[in-house]
Amino acid sequence: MKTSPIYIALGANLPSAGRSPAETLAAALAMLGSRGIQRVARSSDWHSPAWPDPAAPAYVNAVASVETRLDPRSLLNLLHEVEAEFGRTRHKRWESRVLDLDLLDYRGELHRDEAGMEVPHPRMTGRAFVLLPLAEIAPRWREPGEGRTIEALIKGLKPADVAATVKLHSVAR
Ligand code: PH2
Ligand code: MG
Ligand code: MG
Repeated sequence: MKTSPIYIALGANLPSAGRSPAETLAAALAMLGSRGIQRVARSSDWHSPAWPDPAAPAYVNAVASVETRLDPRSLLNLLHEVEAEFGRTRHKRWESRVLDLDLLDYRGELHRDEAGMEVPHPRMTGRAFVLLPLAEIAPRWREPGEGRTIEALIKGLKPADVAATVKLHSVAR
């Protein structure tokens, strides 16, 4: 039986070691590759105002589908390790960051653990900066569990958020 993909969201709104946010996302995917996480597809880079504080630097976001034998917790730990390699620090919620790697969806499964992992990512379904790049590489994606389509979720977004989330340039897959 064909297994469903694993989807990761990437985001950055601060430079890291002289790299622009877009360069950081590309370098993070390369580092994940070197750690055995194979990239299957990736979206374009998308630009959007920082949420919830539009006065913070704008974000570059992308979504990738990946293949790995790691379980969700081990994969999430690896994502956090790679964030740390790029200099990510954590002080307060929603703060500007050099790199954010979120585990959006692990094969359509529901996972929770005591250390705070929630998969699918609980806030992904209301975010234009996640849904628009995801729709590029997974136009038939459905929300695990409840099963709303990505099309329905995008229709439910605020039109102003959709309009403010723009494709930067296409990236070779
Ligand atoms: N990530 C956040 C908070 N706000 N805003 C945008 N535009 N893009 C993000 O990836 C983002 C955000 C927390 O992870
Ligand atoms: Mg995030
Ligand atoms: Mg995160």
